[in-house]
Amino acid sequence: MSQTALLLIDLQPDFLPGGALAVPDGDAVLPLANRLAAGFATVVLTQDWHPPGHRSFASAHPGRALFETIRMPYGEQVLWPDHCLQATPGAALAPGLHVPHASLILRKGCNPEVDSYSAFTEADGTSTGLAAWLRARGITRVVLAGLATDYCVAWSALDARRAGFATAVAEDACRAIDLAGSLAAAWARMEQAGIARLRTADLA
Ligand code: VGL
Ligand code: ZN
Repeated sequence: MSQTALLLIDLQPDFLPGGALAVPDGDAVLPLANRLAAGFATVVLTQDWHPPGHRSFASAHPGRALFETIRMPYGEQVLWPDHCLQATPGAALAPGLHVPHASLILRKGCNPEVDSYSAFTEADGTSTGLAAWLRARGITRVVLAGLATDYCVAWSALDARRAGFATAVAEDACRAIDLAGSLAAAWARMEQAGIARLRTADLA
């Protein structure tokens, strides 16, 4: 699997039970992520990493409700609780994540005006450089796992596919937020895009 990289998405305390934007059962993916990572030479970790007052926060839009969708210059934006504030404990890598050989930690969502569910492309189209980083290492295929299936995992997987990587999602090593059918919609888009839906047992 030397031409395949594992992308572990947003395994951070704020997305785990008790966190600011807790994904139900999110901690269940940590042992699977650790086990999967042991089988890959190239592992990328991502961190959602927002400055205070980030435009994806409902708190930055007085009068708007949590989880409401609004129109931003770059498209639709769900308004989230404040989460993953840069250099806070909730934004750290999850203490239960053990991937010492991960060679890239990519922080995203740093632009105060623009969200970035995807590890490849910010919501306004700005590249993070991840596709080039992977290509420079001879990577042709990526496997994704982490949080949340229907937001950061799905958007990253769709962009990986768009960038030309063979792409698979290890579904049992992901958990979803599932707002108003977002999980089913995300899988429909991923399957339409030719993204494989695997289980960790198929890989590790
Ligand atoms: C995420 C919502 C807001 C995610 C990040 O990691 O899926 N979701 N920021
Ligand atoms: Zn975020």
